[in-house]
Amino acid sequence: MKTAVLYQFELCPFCHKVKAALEVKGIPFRKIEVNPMTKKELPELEGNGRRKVPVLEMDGTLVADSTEILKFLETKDATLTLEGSAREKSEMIEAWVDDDLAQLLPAVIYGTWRDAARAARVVARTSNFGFLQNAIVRGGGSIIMNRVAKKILARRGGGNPTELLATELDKFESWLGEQDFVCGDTLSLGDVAVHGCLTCIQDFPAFKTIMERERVAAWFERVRILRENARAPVQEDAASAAS
Ligand SMILES: N[C@@H](CCC(=O)N[C@@H](CS)C(=O)NCC(=O)O)C(=O)O
Repeated sequence: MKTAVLYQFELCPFCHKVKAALEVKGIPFRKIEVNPMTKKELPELEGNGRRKVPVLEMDGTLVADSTEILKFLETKDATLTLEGSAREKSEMIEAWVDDDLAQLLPAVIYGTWRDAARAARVVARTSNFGFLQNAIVRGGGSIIMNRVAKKILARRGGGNPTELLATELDKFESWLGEQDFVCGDTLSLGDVAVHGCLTCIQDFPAFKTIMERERVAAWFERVRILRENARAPVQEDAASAAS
């Protein structure tokens, strides 16, 4: 199988959702970190008006939007394809990830200045940018990220991001119940979407709080092992490949 290319931001929950799907499907991929200020690495693509990540390039096709990418991947590899009510539940959970969970995470991880600075450091550390761009992303990134987080929160009617996240996670726990995965015994795209999204904040204190929920922590580990076992050998980043 040819190596896919994922254009991403390191701290974008939608990009992590795509990475989780690529891993459980065993599709080899390399990442290209997009500079959030210039987005010059991002290929031109019809219908991606605001030029957002993730964008996936695979077998000569460019696809934008995490949900569209997951649909596209289903045509390449049927792993995770469910039918009937299980499929409906999985799709409902994926939509919840897109509309609620992924929207809330920036407010949680960029909400305080300290977290915003930590986030900017993570992005700069994992980037393929040159020295100057790296410094700009580190310095300007935390200001922008903090502003973005406040905007998202205001759009959702305000409130305490940590408490809002707890309410969302209560929903996830009720969908999971006592099952191994959200749709029962089998891993679904719903699990993959949530797992990817949460992986995005692994380096932040909020992740520790989430993992205090025992059933969520056990589920997270179960999915992590499946991802690890199925993952195609690690591909070089574009940056290291070029150097
Ligand atoms: N619905 C899209 C959302 C993608 C999205 O909002 N990406 C953000 C990063 S997390 C982005 O690229 N923002 C840049 C911008 O809006 O200029 C998806 O599921 O992929």
